[in-house]
Amino acid sequence: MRSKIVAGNWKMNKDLAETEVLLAELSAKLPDTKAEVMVAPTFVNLSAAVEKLKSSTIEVIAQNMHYAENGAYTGEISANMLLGIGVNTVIIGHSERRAYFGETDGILAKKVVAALANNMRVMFCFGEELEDRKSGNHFKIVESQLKNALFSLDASAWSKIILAYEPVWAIGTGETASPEQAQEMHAFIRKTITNAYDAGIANNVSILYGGSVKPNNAVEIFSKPDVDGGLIGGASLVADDFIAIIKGIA
Ligand code: G2H
Repeated sequence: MRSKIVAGNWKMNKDLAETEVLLAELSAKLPDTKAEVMVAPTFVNLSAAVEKLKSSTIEVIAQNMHYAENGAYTGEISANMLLGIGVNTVIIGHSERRAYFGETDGILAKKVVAALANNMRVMFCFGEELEDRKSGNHFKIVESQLKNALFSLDASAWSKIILAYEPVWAIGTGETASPEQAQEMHAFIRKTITNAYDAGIANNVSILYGGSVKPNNAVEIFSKPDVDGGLIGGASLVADDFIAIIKGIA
């Protein structure tokens, strides 16, 4: 069901002690909000985060998972292992996984299928690179990323999907897509899903924007009709900034 969501992707930041400090601050300062609030600490701190937030409405989610149930995949984590510690939502397809760890659309499609088979929610990330935007190919790229990883899914699977559009040129760069550029792409994404499935599915999926969202630009970006919240990197590492961004959800 479409809902407002603000999620913090901590990436490879915060050791255990720092994780506990940040979570305590977030819990204490969390405002009344209609947004679902999520945080994605590193794998090694997920259990501690779940424990720390057990009486909070903040959901702990994972940054990644492997598609296999178990086996000889040194260094990897399965859906089942996440579920076993109380993590029910996973980010799949972040641009850093694609760029630095060779995750192709084909691999991501397998991860999505595995997460859904385990009844997890998937936050699927995608977005074009700077050259794609400059050459006017951004719509085509986004359409192919969605098609390759998601459009073989049954319609019923979409209730478990959250989308996060993150233009790669805006990630960690301080460069943000303008609210108009975000709205234009989010509307295109809904149209693409309508064409592949139907308008009901397209209108029910939450589409987050990600890429240098900060307290000073969140309100304007979140005010756009097809933007349902944000996936926040750098600014989610500072409690007051993350809280200010959450407050940007109307
Ligand atoms: C994009 C975003 C969070 P940042 O990666 O996923 O990071 O807000 O630092 O650009």
